[in-house]
Amino acid sequence: MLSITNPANGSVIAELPEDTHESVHAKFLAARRAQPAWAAAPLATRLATIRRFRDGIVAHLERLAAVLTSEVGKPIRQSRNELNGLLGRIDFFLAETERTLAPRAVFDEGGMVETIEQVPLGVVANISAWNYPYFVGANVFVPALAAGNAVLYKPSEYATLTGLEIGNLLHASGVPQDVFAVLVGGGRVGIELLKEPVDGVFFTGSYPTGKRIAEAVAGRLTKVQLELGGKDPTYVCEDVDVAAAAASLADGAMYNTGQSCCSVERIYVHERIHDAFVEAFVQEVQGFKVGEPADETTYIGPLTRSQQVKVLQMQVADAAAKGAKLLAGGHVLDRPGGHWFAPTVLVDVNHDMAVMREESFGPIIGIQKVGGDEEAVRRMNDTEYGLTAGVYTRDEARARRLLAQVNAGSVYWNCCDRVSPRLPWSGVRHSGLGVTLSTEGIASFTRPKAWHLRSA
Ligand code: TXE
Repeated sequence: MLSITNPANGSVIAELPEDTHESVHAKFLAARRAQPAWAAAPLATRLATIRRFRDGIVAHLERLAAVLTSEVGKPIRQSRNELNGLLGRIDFFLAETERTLAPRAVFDEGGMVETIEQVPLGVVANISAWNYPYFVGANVFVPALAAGNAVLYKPSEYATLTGLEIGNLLHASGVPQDVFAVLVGGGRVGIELLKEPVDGVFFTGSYPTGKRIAEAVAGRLTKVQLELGGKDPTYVCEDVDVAAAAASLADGAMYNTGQSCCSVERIYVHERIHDAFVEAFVQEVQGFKVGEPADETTYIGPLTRSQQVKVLQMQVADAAAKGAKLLAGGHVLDRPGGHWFAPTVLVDVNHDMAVMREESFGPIIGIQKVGGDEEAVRRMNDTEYGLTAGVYTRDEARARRLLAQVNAGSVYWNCCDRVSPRLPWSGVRHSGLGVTLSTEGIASFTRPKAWHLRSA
C-alpha cells in the first residue's frame, strides 16, 4: 500500500493500493489497443476533450488546490496559482496544436509532390514529479493526448491524489479510460512501467533517476525526454535598483518553499553593491511568513520530502565548516510533525561548498561577491547543470552579451523562476534532454513521416 502523508504534520491522509507488474502490463496492453482509434479521431474531437478538461479544472479549482496543498504542503495561494497558471498553458496548446501538427506540402514539381506528416509516437510513459504536478504533468499529457497518443501516467508518489484527480477529470472530459491510465506507486512502479515497450518516455525528476531511466530504455532505442534538476544562477550588476532586485530574487529563491526546478539556487553580486544587496535580501526573507500551508497568509510551507531536510542541514554545515556566514535560518523549525526548515541565507560562500554546486531544492540560498562580469560568467558556467540563468542590470546590451555566454536552456534579463508555454523548456548537461512547451514541445509527441508522391 502507498501511504499518502501531509508534510505539514506527518498525518496519513490516505492509503492506496499500488500498481503491480500485472496491472501495469494490463494497462499497457489496453493502451496499445485503444491508441489507434484515439489517433484516428478528428483533432477537433481530441481538442474538445482538452477544452472540457480545462472547464473541469475551473469548476473544481478550490477543491483541487486543497488536495494539492494537503499532500505536497504547497501554500494554498501557490496551489491556486498553479491551477490558474495551468489554464494559460492549456490555452496555448488549444491554440497552437492544429497549426503545429498540420501536414505540410514542401515540394510540388514535375509530377513529384513531397509532404511531411506528424505521426503520434503511440503509447507514451509519463513519469512525473510532485513540486508542480499540474504544470509538470500537463506539459506532457496535454500535448501528448492532443497529438493522438495514449498516455501511461505515473504521478510522483508524493502527489498521487492529484494524479488521480487529473485522471478523473480527463476521463470525465471524454478521454477513454484506456487512453489515459494513472499508475499508483513510487520508483518500483516506474521501473515496471519502463519494462513495457512504450514508444516514448517523458520524465521530470532528479538527475540520478533521469540517468537511470535513460539507461533502462536505451537498449530499445526508445525516445526519452528528461526535465531534471538545476543549480540556477543569477548575477546582479552594480547598476540595479537594489531593493527591487533583492525582492525579485528572494521570491525567485523561496517561492514554493524553494522547490521549483527553476528556483534561483545561486546569486552572484557585483562587489560594489554586495553588502547593500545582502542587507535588502535578508530583510525580504525575514518578511516571509512561515506557516501552515492551508493558511491564506502563508508564503513558506514545509518541505514535501523528509529526505530534503537532511540535504539542507548538510549543505549548511558544509558551508559553515568552509567559512560561510549564516545571516538567516540554517536550522530545522521545531513544529509538531512534518518537515520544516527555516528560510536560510548564507554569504562568504565559494564553489568548494555543496550549497553552491548541488541542487538544494529548498528555502536556502548562497550569495557570493564577484569582481565583475567576467568572473560572474565563469562562476555561472561552473556547474554540471544548465537549466536557467539570469542577469539583473539596467543595460540590455550588457545583459544580452553576458547571457549569450551562459550555457543554459533558458535565460532571463531582470526576471527569474519563470516558465512560459510559448518558449521551449529544456536543460543542458545534467538538467535534461529534449524539449517540452512551445510548438517544439507539441511536436515532441510526434515523429515526422516523409511522403514522396509521384503522380502516374
Ligand atoms: O525525484 P525522483 P524525487 C529533484 C529535486 C528533488 C530530487 C528528488 O532535487 O529533491 O529530485 O525528488 C519516479 N525508474 N527534482 O524523489 O527520484 C518516482 O516515483 C522509474 C527536481 O521526486 O527523480 C517519481 O515519480 N521511475 C525536479 C519520479 O520518478 C522512477 C522535480 C521522480 O522521482 C525511478 C522533482 C526509477 N528507477 C525532483 N525512481 C524538477 N526538475 O523540478 C524514481 N522514479
